Amino acid sequence: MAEYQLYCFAQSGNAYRCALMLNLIGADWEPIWVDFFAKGEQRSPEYRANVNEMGEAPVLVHGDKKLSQSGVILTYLSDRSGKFRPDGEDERLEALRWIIFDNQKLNGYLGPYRFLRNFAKPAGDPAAMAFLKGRIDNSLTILEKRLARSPFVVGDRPTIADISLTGYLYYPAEEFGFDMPGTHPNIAAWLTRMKALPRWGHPYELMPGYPLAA
Ligand SMILES: N[C@@H](CCC(=O)N[C@@H](CS)C(=O)NCC(=O)O)C(=O)O
Repeated sequence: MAEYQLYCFAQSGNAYRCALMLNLIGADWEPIWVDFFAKGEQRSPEYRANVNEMGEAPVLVHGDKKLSQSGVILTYLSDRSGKFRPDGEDERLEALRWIIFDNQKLNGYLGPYRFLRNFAKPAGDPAAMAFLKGRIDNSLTILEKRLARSPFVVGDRPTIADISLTGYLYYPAEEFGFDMPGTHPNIAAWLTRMKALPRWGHPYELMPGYPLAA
């Protein structure tokens, strides 16, 4: 058995953050597939009782520890490995600030938007989609401006804040119906820098369940 297990599925940008981190730090890890689409496994009583009371993926298992919330998992892995770890109190708080912004306002809206557009039946109500799109555009503008100041979110080197923020940004533009890197040059250059890191992998390669069974 690998040292780390990650409950995840290929379409989850929330889980991708953790899969990417595990790969980038060269951890010995294996995915445990969560059947989100056909079974809604993450909401089952068994999953809530044995894996995560919050009914969500990702969950990281490491020995006796079972951690959920990607921001917590990223923090744990960076503390343990010393990699992508923000340095000192100011950087730590700054990274946390961007991780919370990301979870709530960038990938926190991109995930539901993509789900309602691609996977939900019926698809999302147009008014709800327009609301989410407005929030996404606003958050992308904030990130775009930030990345004009420094090559990575917290400074000159990548940290867990960058890994968190890439959550949904490598999925194909067709899944969103808009091209985020195409319209945000600083974000595009940053995504290229992140992609150049050793052991970087695409979400559809790192996690099981793609393509979805018909
Ligand atoms: N803030 C959480 C979000 C986790 C999350 O929402 N995961 C989705 C999958 S992408 C999920 O499991 N949702 C459960 C559901 O909606 O039933 C994190 O970053 O880990």
